[in-house]
Amino acid sequence: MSEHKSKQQWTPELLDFHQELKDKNMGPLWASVFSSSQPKPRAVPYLWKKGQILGALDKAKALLEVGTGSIDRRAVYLINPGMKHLEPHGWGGATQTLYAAVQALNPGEIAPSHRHMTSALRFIMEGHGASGIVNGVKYPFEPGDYVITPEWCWHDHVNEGNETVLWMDCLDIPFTSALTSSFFELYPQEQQPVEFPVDYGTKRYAGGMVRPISDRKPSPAPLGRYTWDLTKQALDGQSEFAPDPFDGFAVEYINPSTGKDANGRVGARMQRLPIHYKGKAHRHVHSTVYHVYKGSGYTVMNGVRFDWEEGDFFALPVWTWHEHVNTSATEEAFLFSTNDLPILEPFGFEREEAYTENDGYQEIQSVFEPELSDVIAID
Ligand code: GTQ
Repeated sequence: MSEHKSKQQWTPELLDFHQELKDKNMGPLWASVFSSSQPKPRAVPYLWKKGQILGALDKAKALLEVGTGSIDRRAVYLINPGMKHLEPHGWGGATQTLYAAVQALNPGEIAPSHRHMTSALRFIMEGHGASGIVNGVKYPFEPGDYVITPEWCWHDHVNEGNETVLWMDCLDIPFTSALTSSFFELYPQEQQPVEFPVDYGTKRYAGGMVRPISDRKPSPAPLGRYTWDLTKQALDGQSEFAPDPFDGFAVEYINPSTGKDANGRVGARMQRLPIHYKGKAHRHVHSTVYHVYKGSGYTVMNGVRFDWEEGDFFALPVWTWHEHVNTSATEEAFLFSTNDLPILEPFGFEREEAYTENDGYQEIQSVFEPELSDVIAID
């Protein structure tokens, strides 16, 4: 794609001048690429297999305990190969704005309480018996649940069960890191007190589309946990209608007191791809991190086929053609995903375009080979 460039020739004299400006902490706008005609993502389409991540977490489990005096969180985060240059301190996310990780909490462990200006959400992958306490409310973690920790809320996690509990964390860390505007604080005790009835928000919103009258006044997170059964019910409710051509049956998690995204900086969705679903391609400015909650299929991103199955993660960068396909003849697929729409839309950045060639389907040019040699084994 073309870039807007000046037609001026750079003589040795001008090049000297540009260097002179740089030496004096100034720059020649006329010699810069003023703007590219369309977004140029630094992140690349990429996929992490469940086994790669769990292998790394197993090693972390063998080496590290969670709790005061050791580590605060046992989480392995996903680095997009295109963002690697920002590591270790610049936060190379799964996309240019989104940090995504898988966290493991063993029976009896407490992940100590802290708060930060980055905004977090969790999607519970597997295991029972853990819960999270967010600003005095304890939310049980059950598979398929979506739980939020908005910025500057105290939060700690505990596993009172007898199996390891795994969940996906997603935060706006690369974004807040680029803004260099972050604060972090440890709670004085390991755990904060539980000050409300367990599962408070979930109980207050048990009715689904009605809200307690006091919530006419908006608050950041009136509903802390969105249970899988209610999400599934909403998706099932769409069954008798035609699926969306790009996303199947899809819902997004919202704050019931505002109607906006449940987490003000990181959007989240759950989509159901029915059996035989073959989505059409489109692209948009927002980037997405997908987690395959259930099922198997593939997503074509910019002509490359990424095969996925339960537990895998994949990253969709800015302005990347993509289409989703469920390849199972017997099972529906459920994709949980997070996105950066909440930080793009308010500033007018979002755009969307449908792929019009070839009846809306990309030509598959190659198949992505996951780096299975990367699976970390415990020595
Ligand atoms: O569980 O509080 O993956 O603060 C990254 C930062 C998890 C957490 C992460 C966090 C947490």
